[in-house]
Amino acid sequence: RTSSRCSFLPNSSLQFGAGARKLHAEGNGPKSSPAAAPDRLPFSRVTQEDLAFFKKILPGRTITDPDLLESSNVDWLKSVKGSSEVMLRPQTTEDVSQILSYCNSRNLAVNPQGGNTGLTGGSVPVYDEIILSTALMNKILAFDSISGILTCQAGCVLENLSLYLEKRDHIMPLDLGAKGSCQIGGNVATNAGGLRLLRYGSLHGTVLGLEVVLADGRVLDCLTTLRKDNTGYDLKQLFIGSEGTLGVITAVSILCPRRPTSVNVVFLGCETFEQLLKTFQLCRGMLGEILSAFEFLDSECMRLLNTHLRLPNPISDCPFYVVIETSGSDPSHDGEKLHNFLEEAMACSLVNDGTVATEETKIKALWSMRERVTEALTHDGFTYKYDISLPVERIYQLVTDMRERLGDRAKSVVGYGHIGDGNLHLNITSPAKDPALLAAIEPFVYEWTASCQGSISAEHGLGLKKRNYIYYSYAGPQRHSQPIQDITR
Ligand code: 2HG
Ligand code: ZN
Repeated sequence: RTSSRCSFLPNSSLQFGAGARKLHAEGNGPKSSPAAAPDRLPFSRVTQEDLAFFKKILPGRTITDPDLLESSNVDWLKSVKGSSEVMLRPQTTEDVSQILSYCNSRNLAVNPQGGNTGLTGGSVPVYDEIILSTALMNKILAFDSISGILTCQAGCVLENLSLYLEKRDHIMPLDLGAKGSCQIGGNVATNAGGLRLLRYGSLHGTVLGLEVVLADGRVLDCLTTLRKDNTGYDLKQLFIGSEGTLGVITAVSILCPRRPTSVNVVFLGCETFEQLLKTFQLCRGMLGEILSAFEFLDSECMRLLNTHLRLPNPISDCPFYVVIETSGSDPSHDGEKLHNFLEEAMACSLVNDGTVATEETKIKALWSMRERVTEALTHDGFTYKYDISLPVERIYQLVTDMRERLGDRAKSVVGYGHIGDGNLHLNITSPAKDPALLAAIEPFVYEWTASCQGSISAEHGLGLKKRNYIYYSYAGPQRHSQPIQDITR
């Protein structure tokens, strides 16, 4: 294979899907404004000769059957739909390299696709881009149980990696509600955050190496497994969160923690958001190094879990709920710390009610109260999704302001997310797509976020739906009312 080891980026014109996106109406229509979509760029159309080439290099893995293509043309939320007529299923890096080299020479647009679980419309084609599916690139290449470093192909499903590692006394440093379908390559390409970021940090820290195929087919081999490497620029970082715009990630090496031998999950109820924040503060102080997650949901989320998924509230009704997880290596030490924390939280009247789980089935049941909110929302109606980073003390004010602003124009306005990471998931539903409601939400939500120097996309990426709003978070002159001072003078 042609390998330009971490040396330079391609000078070819990029042909990935994000540059050629447009919405196609489906069902009750696209969820984001058609204004979000650029026109189709002047890419070539796939010809019979192109198909013959693909069939030659990928026999049995060049899919043109419309029934098989249907699910890959539509995103998980069923909100955006493309019209691709061909999906390629490479198995090796060499396959990907050949595909991209050919598409580059023929000026054909390509849409890389992993598990297609994205929430911003970035994983599906908009026009007729060729879908490059990583689903068959699902081999684990190496695991070093001394260092905890796993190397695998990009199409490995996150949950399969977790199961593989658990048998070897390790865990993945990331965990998401979509773990059953999402793939590690897509996780890295979108810089997915998830439920363990508080403890293990973002993929910018845990990913040690990447192999990437650039738009012209050259292979960029940065698949190192070193924890320390100061021999030059850290090029792989550019691809983490690049959403397929710079290349296709084909393999990943990632640092995996030891599997904790003691895990506790606590589900608590708080009367106010201020009390929830104080609980977080207390928790950081008293649980310290064993704290592995601090998540929240509001009473509206609980209502949707009850109504749509028949999940009963494990404690008494409260305005806010918290899921706290501890992970450590000594059950009695962890249990004692947790006990002291809960006593203090109760004594200070920070929490109204709570339940603790140490046994796996109950731990899973408590986690599902947080993990299944997204699923419950899909049953509530047409969902407008916002994934915002804010200073943690401002997080819930946005939900309250939005609720007040929308009144009964919205069916539900819910807030949940990753308190420990300052990441709010604000979701608004209505019985059907509602342009007037959308106009009341946007750009208000983005302006509100910008006024707090927040980010309009914390962990879901820009995809198609948020691409036009990037400047609300861009730390350049457009967001600053005053010119930036030159501090070198
Ligand atoms: C979560 O934290 C996911 O549950 C999905 O990031 C959030 O659906 C959403 O808005
Ligand atoms: Zn999230």
